[in-house]
Amino acid sequence: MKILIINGPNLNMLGIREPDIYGKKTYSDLVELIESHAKSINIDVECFQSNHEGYIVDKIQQAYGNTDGIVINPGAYTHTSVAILDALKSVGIPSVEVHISDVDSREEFRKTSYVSLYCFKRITGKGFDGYLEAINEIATLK
Ligand code: CA2
Repeated sequence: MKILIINGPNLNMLGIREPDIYGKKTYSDLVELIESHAKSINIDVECFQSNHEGYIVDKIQQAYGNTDGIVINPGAYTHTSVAILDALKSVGIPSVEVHISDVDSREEFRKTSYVSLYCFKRITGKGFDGYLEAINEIATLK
């Protein structure tokens, strides 16, 4: 089974500022954690991060036919991007939405999520562990 992990804008800056919201660990720490968990349950993962909406759309389209699941934290594009929602719909790959912070208890604008209209599950406020839970959810679809 192959799972694609997509992280959107500014997630490459994790650990640099706002540790009270996003923790002290870096994006590299996140990738290491995900890869080690995936290995332990015998799943192939690819981690992808981009600050650009179109590159995220391209990556989702490229997953068509070769990927069993997508774990996506679209960052700020969560709250704005119909293009990412449509890309997920176009490939039809089972997907889980993840947010490190508890988006629903923050600013009003963070409560809107376009990708949630497609994803079969939404995990928020569990820090990096949310990604592992999302991988496990997809693994149960085998
Ligand atoms: O909680 C999440 O995972 C978010 O998707 C993170 C996004 C934010 O725009 C979403 O509303 C919720 C932000 C990504 C990281 O932004 C940083 C900001 C300051 C320092 C480091 C990272």
